[in-house]
Amino acid sequence: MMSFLKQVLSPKQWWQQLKKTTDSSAPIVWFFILNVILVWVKTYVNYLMNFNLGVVGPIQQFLLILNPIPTAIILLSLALYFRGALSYWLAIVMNLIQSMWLFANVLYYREFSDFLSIGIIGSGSSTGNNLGKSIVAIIHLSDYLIFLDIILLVLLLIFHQIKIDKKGIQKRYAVLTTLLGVVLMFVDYGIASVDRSGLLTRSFDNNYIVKYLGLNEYVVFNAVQTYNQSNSRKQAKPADLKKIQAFTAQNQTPANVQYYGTQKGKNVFVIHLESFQQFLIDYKVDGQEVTPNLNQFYHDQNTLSYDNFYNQVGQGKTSDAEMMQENSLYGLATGSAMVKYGTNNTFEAMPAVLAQQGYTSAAFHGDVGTFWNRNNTYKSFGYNYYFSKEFYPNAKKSSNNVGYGLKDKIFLKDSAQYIEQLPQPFYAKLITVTNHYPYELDKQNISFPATKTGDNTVDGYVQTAHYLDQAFGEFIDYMKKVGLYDNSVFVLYGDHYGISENHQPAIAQLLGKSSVNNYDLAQFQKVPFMIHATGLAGGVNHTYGGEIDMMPTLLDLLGVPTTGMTMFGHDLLSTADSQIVVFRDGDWVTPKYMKYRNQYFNTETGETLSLDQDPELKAAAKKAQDYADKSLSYSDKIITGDLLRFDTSRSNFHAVNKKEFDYQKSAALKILKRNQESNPSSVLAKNNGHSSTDDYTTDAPEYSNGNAK
Ligand code: GP9
Ligand code: MN
Repeated sequence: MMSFLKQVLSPKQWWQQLKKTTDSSAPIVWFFILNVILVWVKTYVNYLMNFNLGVVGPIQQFLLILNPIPTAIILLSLALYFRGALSYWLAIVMNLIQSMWLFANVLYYREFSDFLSIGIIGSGSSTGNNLGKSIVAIIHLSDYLIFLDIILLVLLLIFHQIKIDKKGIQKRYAVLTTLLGVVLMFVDYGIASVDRSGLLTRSFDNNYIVKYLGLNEYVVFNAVQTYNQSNSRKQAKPADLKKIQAFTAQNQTPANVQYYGTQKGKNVFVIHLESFQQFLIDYKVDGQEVTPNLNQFYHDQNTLSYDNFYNQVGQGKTSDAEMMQENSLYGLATGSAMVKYGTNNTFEAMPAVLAQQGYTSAAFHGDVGTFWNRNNTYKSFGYNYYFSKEFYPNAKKSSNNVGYGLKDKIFLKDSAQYIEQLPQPFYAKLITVTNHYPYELDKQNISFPATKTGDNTVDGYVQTAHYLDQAFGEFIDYMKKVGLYDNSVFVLYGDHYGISENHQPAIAQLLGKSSVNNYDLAQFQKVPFMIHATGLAGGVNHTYGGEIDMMPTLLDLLGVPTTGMTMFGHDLLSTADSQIVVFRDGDWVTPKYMKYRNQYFNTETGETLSLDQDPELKAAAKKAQDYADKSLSYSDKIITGDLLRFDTSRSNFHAVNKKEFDYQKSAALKILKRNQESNPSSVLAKNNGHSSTDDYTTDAPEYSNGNAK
């Protein structure tokens, strides 16, 4: 073994053996190493040239260089277990397999900014990606270079320019080589987990898996996921759905006649306030309001504002919030439901439900389309349009971005050009992103004092929240100027906490307390929920609720019938609502009691309670816990079993046809243009084709210093 290692490590030996490989005799080891290098180099070069992996910092750079090697070693080492010509051909086949996978992904990525998945290969047409149709148009001559080395090696073998080494190597060296690949894979994974915790369990984005672990590891990851999903899907039966629908129907509450249908036919804006907590409302730093525009909106007489509204997300964070808001289904106990099930599942989501009422739907976000698998999930939800980063030319300049994407002021302003083209009525969801951990902002955009808790990741929070508030203020001004303010419903919500429970001393300081307990931490999970519409009877409402309740509340306001729909939330305006708020881990809050981190509290006073000494609490806790457990497990069953595909009971609902949607920029813009011509109800059409985007005023410095246009 030592002499083998010495040989491998000596450059002189290397050169001599490599020469042998190309001219006369070629011990299989050298042929193997040559192939590993070839696969490594071409994968890395293609990572750089053809994928947009968002590599930042030396650790990620290092992993990107390292990650093609382990699978190259493992797969090519198969050749070492054989002797003679077979081992050479096997090495070539292994090189070819990896090259074909690379080649296919280069092409797919060029068109869809995502990697091929088993689901897409298996059901390409159902996701509407029309694989194959456009391949000829997107192929570059240089893509074939991926196979150049293989062609050369094959020729050299056929014409006996490489002499076959008949001896082969001992089996144990072959095993050691395979093991070396496995060890390297774990080293890579270890470093990756330090840089990005929850990489595999939370599964944010396929780009992340490839960036950290590699293109081949991604196949394994994807295959395991697909296998688990198809298993639970296979076992599901229509009767499972019936049972769950009996539960949701029994818990459905009658709508409030005072509100039902009062907003019928209006446009709907859902504004997703990233990481925005309720405590920020009316919060002051050095006597200055952090969010004056949102505060004014909150207290407006036409705004229904909830002050006992909780986020209910799990690991899927933003994507869980979206799942609840669009479907009234919970996220999963681990990972993101949108990532795992968004592509293939059947949903009865807001965009699809509103499409039946004549609405056009569009989602807007300044991050790449693949994050949280939105590019696929939104098709399943029924979104006509998804304006992601590529639709925002200003996002090309890195200084116009912060953290996950385009800065909110630029994002909202640049969304106006698409909003004005949407046929009315429309359902538009705008997902902001600047107020995201670690709450950093460039100097020119900071116009608010940081808090002084001494916790670096906490102190910038009010600054990015202030920035988001300003961006919102500018957006609302524009709405007023173009007349959308009066014929639209504005739904605002915070998706989840911004300051995690790891920052308790800082949280205590922000709340003006000496320390915080579990009761305070539970209250800290509150996020804003506001519904504004001109003429709406508003006010601060103390009903207890959470993100799961947004959809039924909004549908009742819009007067959309919900009977038979499988929703786990309630209309918060209903007077019969039982007001049990369920957290993803099974804890819960009711107006009277709450359970948080295995402790019970009086919700109003914060007093700690003991189950054994309080029979009334005991009975209430049993009821709440039973409801929480059932809701979560039933919701999980709907998602993991894809049960809504069995929902044939609702004759007024047509299942989404994912093929109808195309989110590629050029195609989407064409469809947008065509649609607003066939239905000239957009702001632009009503304005005789004169764009209103000049009415959008912003103080974003990027426009005055020339970084944004
Ligand atoms: C990224 C953004 C952030 O696109 O939505 O997601 P989060 O980290 O908040 O879940
Ligand atoms: Mn979020």
